[in-house]
Amino acid sequence: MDRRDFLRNSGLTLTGLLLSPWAVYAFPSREGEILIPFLDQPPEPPAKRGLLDWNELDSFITPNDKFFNVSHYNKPEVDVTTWNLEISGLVENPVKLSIDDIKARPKKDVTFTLECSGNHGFPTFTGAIGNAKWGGTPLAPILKEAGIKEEGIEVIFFGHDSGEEKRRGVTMRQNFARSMSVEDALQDANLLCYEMNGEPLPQPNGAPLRLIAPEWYGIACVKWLKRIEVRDTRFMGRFMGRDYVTIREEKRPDGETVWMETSVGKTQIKSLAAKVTLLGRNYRIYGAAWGAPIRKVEISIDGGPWQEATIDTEEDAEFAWKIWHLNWENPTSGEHTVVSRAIDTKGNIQPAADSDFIKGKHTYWESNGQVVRKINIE
Ligand SMILES: Nc1nc2c(c(=O)[nH]1)N[C@H]1C(S)=C(S)[C@@H](COP(=O)(O)O)O[C@H]1N2
Ligand SMILES: [Mo]
Repeated sequence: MDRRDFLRNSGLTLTGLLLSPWAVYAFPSREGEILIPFLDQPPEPPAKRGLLDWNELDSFITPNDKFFNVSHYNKPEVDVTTWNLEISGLVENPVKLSIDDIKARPKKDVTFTLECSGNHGFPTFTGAIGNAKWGGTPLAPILKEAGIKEEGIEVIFFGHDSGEEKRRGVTMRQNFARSMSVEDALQDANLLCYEMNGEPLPQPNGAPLRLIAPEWYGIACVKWLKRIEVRDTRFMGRFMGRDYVTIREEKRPDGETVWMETSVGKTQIKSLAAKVTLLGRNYRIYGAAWGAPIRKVEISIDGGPWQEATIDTEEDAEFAWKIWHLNWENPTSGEHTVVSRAIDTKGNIQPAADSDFIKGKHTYWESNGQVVRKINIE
């Protein structure tokens, strides 16, 4: 038995072991099982578009070379020897930090599932999600040392990438930028990140430094950081106030309909049935759940009663997806539907696709509804 066989037989993943000698990430694969793909596959192979192929989900950690990328402008090559991070605006002590300054600060890792808020489901744009162990230094102490002035209410994160924008007859070149309130920016979990799965942060993922904001959709995790600026007004740039804006039709208890436009923000509870496999005569459904602290995951087959799935990741990774599975006993031959729903520690349930919450949402961002998948069993 070589090392690979041993790992397979023991149910451990090679990636997990190689990436983190101190922790073993189990994935509940069964040696020799074969994939029965869902019928609702994306029209183009996801890997071709750099997206996660749910059919291939077999590790808790998404390897760097399989991690999706979203970049709205260019993908700048930043010269790290001259690069620095500017902290400016309404702060007592503006600073410029080199990469060495940042690496000299206390190091922290966070395993966080980063999902693009545009990841809206089968069969269209799916797989804009990955789970990595991000390494860096906490943001809050740096902001506190800079000393946010009392009138500062907004923290803007600027990237090195830029593009031409046209608004109200004005043509301008803008850098990618996203903001947070001072309170949100000071959350303990936020990292200035220079490492991904134990390797230097890859260039497409924002080298030399990006923001990792666990609890937020991918859009908040600004790559190729250039400047962090504190201001006394709300920021309304393209990616805060135009793109990545959710339009929702909300019904008030008194019957009035209110159309809300909100900037994409924190992650929302979500799960997906990723794949079905067969070993001998035993079918198993695998999937993931994320976006909130997950308490349990339930599966309904052909619209039947909700059955609780087994959650397989054991380590205490607050911001990481949970991998789950359910053995599917004796499915009849023919077409079936499989749908999962996640329930968080406060009892909130992932909304159904036909709920008012999802039906009232007229834009594709923040699509956290239940995804009904179709499968044919021979
Ligand atoms: N500077 C910069 N940061 C960015 C973006 C960008 O275009 N420019 N895209 C955002 C979006 S929409 C997402 S989903 C994530 C994707 O991160 P990844 O490319 O590492 O997967 O980065 C975010 N940070
Ligand atoms: Mo995104």
